[in-house]
Amino acid sequence: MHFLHRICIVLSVASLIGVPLLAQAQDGKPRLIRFGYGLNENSNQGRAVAAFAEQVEKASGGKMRVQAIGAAALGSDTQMQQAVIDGEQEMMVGSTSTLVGVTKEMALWDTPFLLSNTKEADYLLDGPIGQKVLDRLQERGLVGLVYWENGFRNLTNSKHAITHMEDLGGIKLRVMQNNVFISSFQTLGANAVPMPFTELFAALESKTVDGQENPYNTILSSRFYEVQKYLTLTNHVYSPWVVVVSKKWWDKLSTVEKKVLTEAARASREFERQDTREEATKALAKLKDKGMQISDLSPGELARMRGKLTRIYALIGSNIGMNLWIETQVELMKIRAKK
Ligand code: KDG
Repeated sequence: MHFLHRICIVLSVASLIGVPLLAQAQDGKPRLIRFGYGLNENSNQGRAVAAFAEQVEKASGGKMRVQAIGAAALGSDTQMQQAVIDGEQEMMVGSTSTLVGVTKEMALWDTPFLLSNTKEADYLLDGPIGQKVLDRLQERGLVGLVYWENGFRNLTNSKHAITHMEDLGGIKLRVMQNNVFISSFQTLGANAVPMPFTELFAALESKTVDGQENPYNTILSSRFYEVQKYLTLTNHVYSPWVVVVSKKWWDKLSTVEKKVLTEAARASREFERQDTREEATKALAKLKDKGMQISDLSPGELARMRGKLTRIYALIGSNIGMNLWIETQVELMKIRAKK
């Protein structure tokens, strides 16, 4: 039975026995939920927030209303994260990478070449390892509902084609404000420049930085092809997003309100992953049509990069705790053993 059907049954039974399961905000108006995000409205992130908003409105019978606020109108990921922790904003979706300052275990998802495909990603993120990392958010004032897919990250730049690791030498490469990303790209020879996503397009346009790395969908929806000539297919990190709620606000909700949000988050995760994967294929073709010069890295070059980055794994293991690191490797061996 579809979860929306289940929710409707619960609510109709409750209303019959007069249980106020969906507390409304004062004066009978719907409970308003400000849900901030960083990418454009017409992006895989924006479409997923809209889907979530629709699910919440439907499941709550209009008693809960999500105000989707995109294009970083409420601030960068790190600014929104602090506002959500402080209870000034109810929800957001953003990068796990910039959450490392809140919960160090989030650095697990920054590990270069940790995941080889989306099957592994879904298995790990939606299983006990992913939940263990989400649970650590609670002690810092955030409730992590689900992971969405940002996607496999690829390199772009405005200087020259990158087909060998040495081609990264001297490239001023914007990276997320995160030590693993900074260390990884410095190890590969680039000049890593940490910067909020909100400043990235202007920095690329003014040549303050030469390049950046993001999934195809973001490169397209943020129009980076207008200021980046070269795209190198590295798939060097699988990036999740995480949908978080302010714990200060969450703790005031009724059980049914929490169920509405949790079920809607899970439903939107399925929508988001399907949309992101379908659109990623189209985005790569569109980037080529927009004139980007696309380079594949040979398996040998990728192996050289992976080999160079093994030293980062020790940094990550010490940051997140060796138990979590080892548990993750065991889980990956399990899924890779399944045919
Ligand atoms: O607000 C944008 C973020 O949600 C995410 O897309 C960040 O991948 C990201 C980057 O490169 O900053």
